[in-house]
Amino acid sequence: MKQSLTFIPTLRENPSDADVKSHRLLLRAGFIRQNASGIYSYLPLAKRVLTKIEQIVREEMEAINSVELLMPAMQAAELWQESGRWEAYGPELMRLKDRHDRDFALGATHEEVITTLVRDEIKSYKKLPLTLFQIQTKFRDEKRPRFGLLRGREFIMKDAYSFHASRESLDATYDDMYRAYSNIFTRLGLNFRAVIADAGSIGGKGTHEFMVLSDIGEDTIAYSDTSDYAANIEMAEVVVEYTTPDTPKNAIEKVATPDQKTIEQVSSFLNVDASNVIKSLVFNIDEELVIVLARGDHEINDIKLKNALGAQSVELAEDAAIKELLGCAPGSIGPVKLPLNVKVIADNAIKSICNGVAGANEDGFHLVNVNPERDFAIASYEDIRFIQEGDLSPDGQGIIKFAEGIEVGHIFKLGTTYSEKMNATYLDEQGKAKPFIMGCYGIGVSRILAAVAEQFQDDNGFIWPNQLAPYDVHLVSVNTKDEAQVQLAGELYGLLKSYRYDVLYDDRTERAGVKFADADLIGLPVRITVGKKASEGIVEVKFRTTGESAEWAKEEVFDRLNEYFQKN
Ligand code: 9G3
Repeated sequence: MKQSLTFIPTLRENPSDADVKSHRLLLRAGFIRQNASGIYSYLPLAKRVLTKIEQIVREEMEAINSVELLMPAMQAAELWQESGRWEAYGPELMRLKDRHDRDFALGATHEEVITTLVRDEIKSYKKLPLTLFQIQTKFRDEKRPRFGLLRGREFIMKDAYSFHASRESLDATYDDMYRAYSNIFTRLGLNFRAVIADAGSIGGKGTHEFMVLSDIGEDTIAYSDTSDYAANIEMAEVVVEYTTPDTPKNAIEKVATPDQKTIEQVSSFLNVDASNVIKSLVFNIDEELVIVLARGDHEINDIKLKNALGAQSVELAEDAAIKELLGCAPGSIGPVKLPLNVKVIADNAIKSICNGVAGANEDGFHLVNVNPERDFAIASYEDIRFIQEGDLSPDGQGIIKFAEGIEVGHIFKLGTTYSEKMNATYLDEQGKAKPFIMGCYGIGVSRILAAVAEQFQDDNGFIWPNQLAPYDVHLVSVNTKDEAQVQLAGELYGLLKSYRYDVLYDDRTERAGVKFADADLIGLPVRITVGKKASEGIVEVKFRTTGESAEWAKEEVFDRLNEYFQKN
């Protein structure tokens, strides 16, 4: 493609409103433009990269017999009412009305649509398993869109859905997807980890997220420094064994701790290590106020709390509710002498407390020499704290380290959550109606574009991996007034295209410096410059990945180019 004819609006300066390097560069190199907050146009170069990403996804989906279809983005509200999600989702679900004033949602995901489609068409177990996927625009009205394509309100997702007559069949497809995802992210050249994850709002058991390691990632991954254990920190379990010290238990005392509210204040005021302070929080768990305890040096993980108790909703109680229940402010809560039938749930680490400190349920006072079991009852010990760096890895190998990650994929064993709600059944061998057992599997395609942009760049611009680059070769003619240069560049352009290389030919009448700066920004794998030595049939070649350059005679361009693309 001749650059004088295409549309690549590069910028001389870094745009001010981009706060991560991939967003900055995608704007500067003329790949994307914002249309509204969280809504973007993919300009020609970005569109070409998207197409290559999608092609890799398609190949790996088809390799595991997942068949592509395309579902509507406009979804009748009735579908979401059937699944109960029309009410469950708030402003994040984009809603609209048609000309007849009927309610619709813009598709945030497609469980409802696909389940209805399969319910109406698949009647017999003989047709199972069936795995369908699409690559389509999704709409989610994020409260805080940010980081360009990384968190948008309109984005491209590959979403797949599988239907099974047995759990084993779902497990087999889930494993196929797990491997297919690993192949996809490996082929994309991304530095990723598959991590154990929480199923979140979608429900179901067993899910993995695929995270690209990046310091701007919004998710924290807990991984072992010696094994392949990795989990979203929301899920990472703590396997540290806690025992109660056998030191003598002193008598409990109430001490004045004026204005000492936080764990740090109390532990320094009473000269007690935070690990011997009992942190007490009041949670509203399925409409019941529960006291939840953790050691002062740990944090409560509300996702683990919710999963451990099998609760529907878990949230911190309001100060007013705490005041009404205990007669004190949040900084003075403690587990001793609670009103009758207020339940106490404790993290396992509370077992290690001996003669500890706790709030007195009276502002301005704390209790010392508090001992679990002796001074207060515990309904149950649970693993409900966030894992910390240095903790033992749950698989018993190595210790835990943290890394930030960008979630680019998420696979779920849904079970019959949707098929039961939507009465989607098939007839089994005995002719009995059974709900489909389902799985669903997502990949953030436009988010991958940003994750690749984040991982493959240097100070001068992008360094696209060969398999994703918008074009293979950047052909640059330095001086469009020099007959020999124009002649040779034109000849090479025709030759390279005949060799079926994707060529971006910078035939613009711009100064050489502008052309080279743009070439560095755009970051194609090989740049062939036709300059001073054109009259000798010599061109300069520069490789974007290594920065190496060489001089080739025009006769050897084809072989040397083949050699490069075969080797890399
Ligand atoms: C909504 C809105 C946001 C959502 C959802 C629904 C996330 C929603 C979870 C999933 C689960 C899987 C198929 C592909 C892989 C992910 N955010 N989820 O269901 F209405 Cl506004 O999307 N779906």
